Amino acid sequence: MLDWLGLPVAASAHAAAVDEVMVLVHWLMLVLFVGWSAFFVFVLVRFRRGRQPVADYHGVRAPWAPWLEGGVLAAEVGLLVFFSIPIWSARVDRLPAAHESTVVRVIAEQFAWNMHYPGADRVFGRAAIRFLSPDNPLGLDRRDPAGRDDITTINRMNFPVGKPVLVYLSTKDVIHSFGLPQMRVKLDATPGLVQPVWFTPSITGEWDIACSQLCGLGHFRMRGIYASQTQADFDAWLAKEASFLQ
Ligand SMILES: [Cu+2]
Repeated sequence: MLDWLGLPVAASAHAAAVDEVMVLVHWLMLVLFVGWSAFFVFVLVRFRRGRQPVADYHGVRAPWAPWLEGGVLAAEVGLLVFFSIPIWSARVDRLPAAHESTVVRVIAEQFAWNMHYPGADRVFGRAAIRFLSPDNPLGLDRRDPAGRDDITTINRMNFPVGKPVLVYLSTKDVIHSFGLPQMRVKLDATPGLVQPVWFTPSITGEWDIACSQLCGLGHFRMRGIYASQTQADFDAWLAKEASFLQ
């Protein structure tokens, strides 16, 4: 329906609601732009030097002016209260249950995305800074029984379509931003914080993960791939990744 906007394909359950707010905000901006432009021209003519040689410090005194200002205010409050806040409360305040979701830890670094899956036992293994090394970028303690089956990938995130994906986002160094445009998901990865973000993919496909925050000289190449797959394809992928652990 919104193809004329040129937005990336909407691939998650909440994408339509986000797009709706985006469209409404742009309509409001269009009305304000046309209104302000007309007002600007009106003022240029009305207060031209030939007609008004002395400055007027009172400005517009027309009886309709406060109504117009009130109307703009009402439109903005309406967008906030009836559209933005409901989306926020549905999508940010409440997280889906972990046992019904695909849970992934996403750890950003200059300039890559590390993904961490809990493996078959669905429990994340222990990680600590002292285990960090070039071939262990997440500092996983492989002696921890819960961590033995954990799967890590670099710049590659897969998940099954139709059920929630719960991402816990963090960063090893500077601020990055985790952007999945087709899922209408974007969240800053902030040093010192682990932040959840979730979405429910509604179609299958493969797209780019974009770092949406200028994070250093290699920012431009901080790209990953993410894929929304059928459950069977996802299980096969996970099994293949797990086979590399042996
Ligand atoms: Cu980055």
